[in-house]
Formats: sequence, structure tokens, C-alpha cells
Amino acid sequence: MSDFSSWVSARQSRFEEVLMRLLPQADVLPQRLHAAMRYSVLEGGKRVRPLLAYAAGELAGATVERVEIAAAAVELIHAYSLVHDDMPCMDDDVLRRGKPTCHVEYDEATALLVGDALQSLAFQLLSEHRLSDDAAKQLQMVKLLAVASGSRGMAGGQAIDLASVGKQLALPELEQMHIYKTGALIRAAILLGAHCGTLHQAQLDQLDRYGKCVGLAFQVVDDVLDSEADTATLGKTAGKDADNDKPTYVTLLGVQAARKMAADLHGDALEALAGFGAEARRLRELADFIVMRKF
Ligand code: GRG
Repeated sequence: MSDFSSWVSARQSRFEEVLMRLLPQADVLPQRLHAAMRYSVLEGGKRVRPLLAYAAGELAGATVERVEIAAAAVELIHAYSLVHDDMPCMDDDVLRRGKPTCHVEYDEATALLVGDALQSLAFQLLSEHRLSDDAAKQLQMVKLLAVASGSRGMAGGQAIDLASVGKQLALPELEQMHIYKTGALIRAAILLGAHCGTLHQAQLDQLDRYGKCVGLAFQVVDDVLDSEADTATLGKTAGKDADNDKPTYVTLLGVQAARKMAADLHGDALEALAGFGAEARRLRELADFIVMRKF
């Protein structure tokens, strides 16, 4: 196992323990809602956002206990978005992470409440744990996650996405949609991890640039992987989104150009870290992983 793989595995298993501890226990009232929350968050997921938060926190000299609270808040928002995204009123998916989606395993009303409660829990965590010695900075962290997940972030990106079904978007519009929908939370994960430690504003700006690039690269790669899966398993024409005819980087650019775009974004992400030394190694490795991943 490479040094990076051991780093990833160690943090993933540590983070699973953190989530198990922070989520309400399933035997506490309301048991069904709590069980559904745990079902939707635990055992599954690559934990890319928490890994980015850990890596940024390490770079900023933060304590791991602080970073993982911030990372958990981000991951709970991510999990809520997946639960809602899978519902019949949105993507209407029956499988997520290899198991029935929350509304299939439980019911729609429960899935709606799971998303709501996970979102509230995320902000509860950010406000009840001390994440910075500077109270004003901690308040700024709460705002950062609120903006990243709201109408000028993930929820806004989802709204643009839903409105784009069956339409032809231009590249800048598609990019803006993904900067909101996927990129905002990835950037927030990195910045929140960094805010748990100490960096100068110029360094935070560099990290934000890195986050913007890896956030977009993550989505481009996701589109390429989806298109390959469609072609392989469904015999569909490469480039057609299997779900609902939504525009993607692949439908717009073709697979080769989408791959090139991911490679360029990868290069830009590494360039944004040029001012950091060896301490940014994990962030560089995570950029490599995001672009080269196969799942
Ligand atoms: C419902 C407000 C609201 C927002 C939904 C993020 C999102 C917005 C929907 C997810 C749809 C989707 C498949 C987007 C593509 C990129 C993405 C976020 C994939 C899932 O993230 P991963 O790969 O998932 O990190 P895991 O399971 O590894 O956590």
C-alpha cells in the first residue's frame, strides 16, 4: 500500500468513527428518522470532501479534532444533498452507494426529513464545537458553509441543473452550474479545514483557487465516468446522459476534450499550490486522485 493510500485509509476509518459518534443513535426518539439518517450517511462514500478538509487542516497546522468536526459538517450537507437528489421529485434514483436510496428503504417523507435534519445537524456541529480560538473567525466558517450550500452554492446549482433538462447549455453556463452545484461544497471543505488552523489570507486565496479547480475537475471526471458506464452497461450512445437528457461536459465537448479539460484543471490546481512546500503533498495527491479515479 502506498503512503498516500495508507493516509487515506487511516483518515477514512477515523472519520467513520467520528460520524458514528456525531449522528444521533438509532434507539433515540424519533428512532425511525435517526435510523434513516445513519443509513444515509454511514458505510459508503469516498469521503472526498472530508479528506480534502483533513489535508488542508494538516497544511494549516490545525488539530485533527477540530478539522473533523468541520469535515463532518460538510459531509452531512453532502449526504443530505444526495438523499434529496435521489427523490422522485428530482433524479428519482433507486440505488445509491450500492444500496436502496433513502426514500426506497424508508419512504419519501422520511427522506425529506433526513435531508432537513442532516442539514441542521451540520450547522449545529459548526456552532457548538470550538473550531477556532477566534470567535469571529468561527462565525465566518458558519457563513462559509451556509453560502456554499445555499442558493448561491449547491442548492442554486441544483436548481440550474433541474432547469437545464432537455436544453443545450453553453460551456460557461455549464461551468457556472457546476461551480455552484459540486464545486462550492468542495471549496468549502478545503477552506473550513484550513480555517481550523492558521494561514495568511494570500495562502487561503491560493487554496481557494486550488479548490475551484479540483471542484470542477471532480465534476468533469464524474461526467466522463458516467458516460463510460452508460456506454459499457447500457449500450447507449456515448455522450448521452442516461438519466434525463441533462447537458454534461461529455455531451458538450465529447469524451476526449472533457478528459483534456480535467487534465488542464489538474495542472491549474497543482499550480495554485506552487507557493506551498512539501506540507501541501496530500492536497497534490488528492488532486491526482480526483482526476485519475475510476469510480
Ligand atoms: C438536492 C440541494 C440538492 C442538491 C443536490 C450534489 C448534488 C446536488 C447532487 C448529486 C448529483 C450528482 C451525482 C452530482 C455529481 C457529482 C457528485 C456530487 C457526485 C456524488 O459525490 P461523490 O462521488 O459521492 O463524492 P460519494 O458517494 O462518494 O460520497
